[in-house]
Amino acid sequence: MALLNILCYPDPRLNTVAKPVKEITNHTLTLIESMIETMYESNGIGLAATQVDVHERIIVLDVSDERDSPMVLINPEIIWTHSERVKGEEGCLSVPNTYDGVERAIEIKVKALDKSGSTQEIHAKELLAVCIQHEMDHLIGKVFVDYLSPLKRNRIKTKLLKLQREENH
Ligand code: K1U
Ligand code: ZN
Repeated sequence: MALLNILCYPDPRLNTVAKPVKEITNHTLTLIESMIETMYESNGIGLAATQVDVHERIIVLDVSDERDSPMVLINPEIIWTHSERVKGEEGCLSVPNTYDGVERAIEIKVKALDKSGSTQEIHAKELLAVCIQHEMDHLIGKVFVDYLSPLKRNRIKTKLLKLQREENH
């Protein structure tokens, strides 16, 4: 297992649309283990393969208080969405030290493959529902700041580019 490098906004690779996983190989399983390790090490509650520059439809999540219940969703598809939406504060490991409100469906049902290739159906509410929607957005090249106003987004972009320039000097 290895810690993976997380792409930082506004890296254009974060806008890549991921491809479905055709076959779960040993390479896929190693990537998943490294993604879980990277998510825990970064104190995140989720991570999409896009964020580690792998453009395949894989996400990992753990919203448990104990941080001992990792979930793996391969080729996730939302099959039902509650009509009610709620605005909640979101963060992102690819957008460091930035939090803002995003409106999401309060409840969703998702179909996905697990690590062994079996189909699982998840009825997600509250933080899990928000986190799955956030991670699935990554798989279509969308970052939560894309929901904010152009003014806020540009301020975030400028702040992070300045930070990245400083870190590279
Ligand atoms: O995608 C990511 O970078 C992971 C992201 C997931 C997420 C957090 C909050 C709302 C929706 C999705 C994070 O884990 S950010 C860091 C974090 O642990 C966190 C931030 C705010 C609320 C709860 C957790
Ligand atoms: Zn994110």
